Amino acid sequence: MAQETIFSKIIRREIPADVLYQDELVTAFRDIHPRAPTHILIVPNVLIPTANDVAAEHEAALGRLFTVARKLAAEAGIAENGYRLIVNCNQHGGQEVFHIHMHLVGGKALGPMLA
Ligand code: IU
Repeated sequence: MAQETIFSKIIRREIPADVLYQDELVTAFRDIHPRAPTHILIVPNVLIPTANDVAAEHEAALGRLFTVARKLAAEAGIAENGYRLIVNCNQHGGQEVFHIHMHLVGGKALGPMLA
């Protein structure tokens, strides 16, 4: 059984976060250390630690990450100019919180991906 992170507490509303969206599959909230004018994390409600733990049973929740990202990007007014969706995995990917999450980052030109 994977170890819960602070994200599970945010999902259950046990600790405060700026939650922008929640449904039966995913929760979206603002990153506490925003790297751009818009920086939102979209997470499955179920604990999947990393991209290495993804299984077929997660496809609905992981697909929902994209439809919610699209909706939140439109609401933030960044859809037309564009934005970046990022999922980090483990040490080389720079993952810090081991509850898989999609970063929605935008509101400025982000430059080359690996800069
Ligand atoms: P990473 O992909 O695991 O590196 O991203 C983790 C992000 O979670 C990082 O941008 C943190 O600022 C963010 N975060 C948060 O928004 N709220 C928290 O309580 C914690 C981390 I801990």
